[in-house]
Amino acid sequence: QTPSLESRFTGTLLGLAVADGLGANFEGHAPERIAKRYRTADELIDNPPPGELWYTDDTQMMIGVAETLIERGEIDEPTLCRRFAENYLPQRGYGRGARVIIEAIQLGHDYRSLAASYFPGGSFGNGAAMRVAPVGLMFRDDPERLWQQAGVSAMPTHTHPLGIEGAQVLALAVGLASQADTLDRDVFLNTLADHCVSLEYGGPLRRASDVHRAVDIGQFGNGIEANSSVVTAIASFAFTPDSYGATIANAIMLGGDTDTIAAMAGAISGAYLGVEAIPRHLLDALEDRRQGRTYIAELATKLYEVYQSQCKVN
Ligand code: F2R
Ligand code: MG
Ligand code: MG
Ligand code: MG
Repeated sequence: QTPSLESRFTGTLLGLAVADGLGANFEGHAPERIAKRYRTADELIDNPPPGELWYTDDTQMMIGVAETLIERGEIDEPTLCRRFAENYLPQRGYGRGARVIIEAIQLGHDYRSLAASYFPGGSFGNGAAMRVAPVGLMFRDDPERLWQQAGVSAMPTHTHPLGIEGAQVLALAVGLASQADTLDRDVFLNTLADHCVSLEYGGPLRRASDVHRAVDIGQFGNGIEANSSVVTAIASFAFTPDSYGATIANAIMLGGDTDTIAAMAGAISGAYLGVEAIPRHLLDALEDRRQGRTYIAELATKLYEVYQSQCKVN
C-alpha cells in the first residue's frame, strides 16, 4: 500500500534520526568488528544495542534545515546559519570544519572566509548531504529548484564542488523516492546519474545497478567525505527498497561513517516507504527530550503543511 505523503515526510525525518542514532553506536568501527557482534542485518535490527538511540550532528543539522524551510519557505542563508548556531551542541560529534564554522557564526565572525579556506578548496565532507533531506521533500516537484536549493543549503559549511554536489544528489534521491509508488532501481539510479555534473557521482551511481550482494555496496566507500558515502547510502536504499531495516542495517554493517551513511539511506527509505516502515521498537528508542522524536515528528508535519500551501500557490 502506498503511504500518504504526510507519512513520507515524517518517514524521511524520523527515518534519518533513527538511523543516525542506531549507526552512532558503530561510528568508526571496522566492518569485521560489527560482523563479530551481528551476523546478519536482521540481527542488528532485532537486537540493537540496549538503551536510548541518541542522535548526532546529522539529525541536529537536519533539524536546522527543516526549521529554516518552515520559517522561510526556502533556504535563506542567514536563517539557516542562525538555526545551526542556536541548535549547536558540540557533544553531538560535529566534523572538525563544521565545528569551527558554527562557532564563528555564533561569534558573528566571517564564517564565509573560513568555509572557503579551512580545507583547501572548501569542505567535501558529507555534512551538507547528511542534513539536506528536508530540501528534497520541499522541492520534490521541481528538480531544478531542488538542485539549486540543496546547493544553497550546503554553502555555509561546504563550498567544495564535491561537498555541494553530494548534497544535491542526496536531496534529489529523497525527492524521487517520495514520488515513487514502485521503485524501478535502474530508472532511479540513472535519473540521479543524469543530473550529476561530476563523474565522481555519476559513474558509481550507474554501477550501483549491478550490486547483487549487500557487501558489494561497500565498493562505494564508507568514509566521512561526500564522494565516499553519498552513493553508498543511495546504493543501500536501491538494493533493498522495500525494507527500511535492511537498508539501514546493510549501511551500518559496512563500518566507517555508520551514523551518516545510515542516516542518508534511512531518509531516502523513509521518503519511499513512509513512517510506518520504521520498526516500532527503534522509533520508541529514539531520544525524546527537547528536540527529540516528538519535536521531529511535529517538524515533519509543519514542513508538509508549508509544502502543501506552496503547492496551492503555484
Ligand atoms: N565528526 C564526526 N565523526 C568523527 C568523530 C565522532 C566521534 N564519535 C566523536 O564523538 O569524537 N562525525 C560527523 O562529521 C561528519 C560530517 O562532517 P562535516 O560536517 O562534513 O565536517 P567537515 O569537517 O567539513 O568535513 C569532514 C572531514 O572530511 C575531511 N575533508 C573535508 N574536506 C576536505 C578537504 N578539502 N581536504 C581534505 N579533507 C577534507 C576532513 O577530514 C574533515 O574533517 C559526519 O560523519 C558526522 O557524523
Ligand atoms: Mg501510511
Ligand atoms: Mg554524526
Ligand atoms: Mg558520521
